[in-house]
Amino acid sequence: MRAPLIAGNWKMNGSTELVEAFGRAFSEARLPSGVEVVIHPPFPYLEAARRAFASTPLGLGAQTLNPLHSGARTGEVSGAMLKEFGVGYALVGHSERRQLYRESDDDVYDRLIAALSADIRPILCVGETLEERDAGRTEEVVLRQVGHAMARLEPAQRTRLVIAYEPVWAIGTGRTATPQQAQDVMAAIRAYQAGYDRDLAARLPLLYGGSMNASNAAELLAQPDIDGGLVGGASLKVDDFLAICQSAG
Ligand code: G2H
Repeated sequence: MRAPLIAGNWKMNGSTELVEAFGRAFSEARLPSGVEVVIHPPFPYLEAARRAFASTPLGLGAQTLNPLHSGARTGEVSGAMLKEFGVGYALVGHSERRQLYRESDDDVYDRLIAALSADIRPILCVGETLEERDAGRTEEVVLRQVGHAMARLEPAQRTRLVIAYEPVWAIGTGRTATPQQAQDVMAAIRAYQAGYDRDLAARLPLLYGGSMNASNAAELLAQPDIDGGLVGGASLKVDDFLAICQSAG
């Protein structure tokens, strides 16, 4: 019922050469049917990626966007601009944005609305820190982040949302949540959504993120409430990323 989605978040990494290597590898690759794959490269590579991925199943995503359509915001990029480059998804609220650039739940919500307004599907990233997990506050923190956005969205907007659960302590650390830890939080998110709309909750795509790699992806993706992955480090290696995509079928 929910098609698997694998999103590669290159963060501030990559090169034109890497874009081309992905284009070549994925033009020949056979992906399991129904699996959707998206790459989120840094902004300067979007046009090269659009060209290199044209004859592949790879879609394009952005790593963030500004809430405004245009204006005096030096260094920023709007949803309308991203849409011109064929961007179909945008990450909002990634923990690196929340922590390093001090994006609050309100900032995240504004970006989410900006994505929806530009007809880009937002991937809302949520997750707890190690301190919060150790204090037994995982669900409280994650559901606050989800709820802050959900409460103000129109029903039609909720159908466009994707949620990525990324425990902050698992990001780029090589420490992955166990499949059961990830499943428990995913189930809590889905149950929370069911409070708004049961059908929608059943259709809501939930991704796991945090040191997902070619070795642990299959077990994570086999969990009943995990519909895909948001992959950082392992999305920079063509073979590893391809193996993750293949294990999503
Ligand atoms: C989490 C993830 C992708 P990594 O940030 O967003 O990164 O897989 O390197 O932990």
